[in-house]
Amino acid sequence: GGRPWFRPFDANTRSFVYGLQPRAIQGMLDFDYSCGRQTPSVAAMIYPFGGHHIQKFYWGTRETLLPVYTSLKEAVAKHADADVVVNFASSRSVYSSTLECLEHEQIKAIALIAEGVPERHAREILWKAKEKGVLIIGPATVGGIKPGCFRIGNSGGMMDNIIASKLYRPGSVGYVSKSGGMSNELNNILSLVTNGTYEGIAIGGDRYPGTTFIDHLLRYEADPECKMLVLLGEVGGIEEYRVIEAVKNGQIKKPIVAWAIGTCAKMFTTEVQFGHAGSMANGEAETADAKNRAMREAGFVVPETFEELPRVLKETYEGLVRAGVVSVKGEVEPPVIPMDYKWAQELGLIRKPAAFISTISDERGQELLYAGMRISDVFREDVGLGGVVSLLWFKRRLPPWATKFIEMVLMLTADHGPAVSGAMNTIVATRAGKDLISSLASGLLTIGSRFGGALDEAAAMFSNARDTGLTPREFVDQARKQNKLISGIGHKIKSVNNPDLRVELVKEYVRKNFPSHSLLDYALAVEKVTTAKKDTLILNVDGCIAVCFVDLLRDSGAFTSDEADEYIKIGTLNGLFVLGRSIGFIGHHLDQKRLRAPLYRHPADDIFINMADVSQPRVLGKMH
Ligand code: Q5B
Repeated sequence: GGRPWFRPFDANTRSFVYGLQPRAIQGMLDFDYSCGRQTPSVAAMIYPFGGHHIQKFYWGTRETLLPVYTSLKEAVAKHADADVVVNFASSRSVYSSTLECLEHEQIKAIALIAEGVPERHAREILWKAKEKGVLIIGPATVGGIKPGCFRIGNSGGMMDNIIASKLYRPGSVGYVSKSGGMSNELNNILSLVTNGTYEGIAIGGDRYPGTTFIDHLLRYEADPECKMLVLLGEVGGIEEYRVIEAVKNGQIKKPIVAWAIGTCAKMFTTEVQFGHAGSMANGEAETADAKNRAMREAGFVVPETFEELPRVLKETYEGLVRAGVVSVKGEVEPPVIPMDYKWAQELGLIRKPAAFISTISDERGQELLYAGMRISDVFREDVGLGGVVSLLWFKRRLPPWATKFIEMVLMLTADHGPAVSGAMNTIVATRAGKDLISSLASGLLTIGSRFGGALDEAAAMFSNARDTGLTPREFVDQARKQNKLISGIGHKIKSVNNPDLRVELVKEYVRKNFPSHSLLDYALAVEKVTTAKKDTLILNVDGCIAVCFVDLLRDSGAFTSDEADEYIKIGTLNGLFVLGRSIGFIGHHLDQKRLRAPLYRHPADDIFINMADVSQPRVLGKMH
């Protein structure tokens, strides 16, 4: 409210943007900031899907939040100061959303950006808006711009263009055109040969625009701040003649510079349809030449060619300055709008050290790469799961005997019944109602030095012992002296008399396929010593896999000895058990789910509860 009829947008205008258009909104807010506005011109967004939420934007160098409502009704109720809607709805939904806008008296102007709006819908909107006294700009337009005040969506182009054309502060020239592209050109010309644009509207190229040339020119005529009018018409339609009429009957008195685009149409032997739906001459009067002639005769300032337009604009403007109609004001520098990071990077203006380095995979190109190998080649060459592990863990392709071994390990370690620590934890978590990931994680967290996670330590202990020249007996004695358990030795249930068949399978494969298995042989000699003491002190599945993997790393020829040592040091080998056993844990989770297993509570008689040492709670410190 409170704005005169001829001035729908001013420095306090607030709007709703219909549709999720973060780039356009950021452009509007950057424009606002450059104009020195105190409040953003966008009050909220309206987007019917995805629920009520908030989005973040820049306000100058800082950040600000804008609400997203699911209905205009809600937005209107929350923001009584917003009276413009910039409607980015598609041609399919622009009709219904605009009719909805027209139901709210608070809304005084609507810009329709959509292209391809059916003419029947456009005419209905036009008619209903007229009835309600609502200004419609578009459809099929970028909208318009009121320098220093308000920018509709993307009009005016990028921020460097806005600044170059001085759109951050008002000039004295009001123009109306059809196309947004030509508006940008006019903004540029006006900033060079006059004190700039006062307001510019692109009415859109369709046959039935919501408002036409005359509607806006009459507003500019009535607005005392606008001193000079510009009409950029084009071939097709008769809207220019309504302006001619207004000039002739004295409704428009301010100087008006005009040009109708499309004079080249006569150079074609057939009818020419230019880019806009309405830009085709139906009869002589609709040609650009006829319009230019008629406008010139009615007293418009019409150049001989488009190239002459800047000169006549300059002359007309300077005449107004000389006559004292326009008083030239001093320029104010607009605040610097920080350039968007991405744009600055694209222009090569900035660089920034990356926070992360990654060297194993790349999904940015057309095809996903695993260590440089295209995913399609991974399948074409049938590298298998072992091949994928070797690409992503070791960044290289290993020979088939090695990738087969990796697969064998994953298969062997996939499960060892429900009673082991990890499976138990998974099952208990599942029965407590946890989801797959939580239950799996609960199981994985038990993998450690005693259960399943002894591989790295076993690899280190056995290779150190062998490398330092200890005999198997010396190694066992040394461990005992140091009070250390040998990782990879011992099992809760497996023993010499109840051998672990998994270990037998690994030994058999390695002996048959590996180029060498010296550390396995050493570990088996150690096992001879330990099992002599106690028959459960066998080389267990963790230990056997670990020593064989050391043989693979050291003797496959695919790794340097430093690389082999590093892989052991950084915990690679436990990864094999973790990956393999995840298969089993997921299986246990699904099994319990299928069984609808209820919450588990451990029987109290299976827990020896003894609080003898706390039966007399001690009070620490003084009582008084
Ligand atoms: N003693 C595995 O313990 C176990 C000794 C040892 C020297 C040793 C134990 C151990 C090293 C860690 C290791 C991986 C906790 C195991 C796995 C995957 C699994 C699991 C599954 C699956 C077993 C009895 C006597 C004591 C000890 C001595 C024991 N270990 N001496 N070096 N390594 N090993 N973990 O049976 O004189 O009587 O006091 O920590 O490699 O996790 O299926 O269950 O696939 O899921 O409870 O296979 O060996 O034996 O601790 O009572 O010891 O032997 O000092 O001597 P137990 P303890 P003493 S594979």
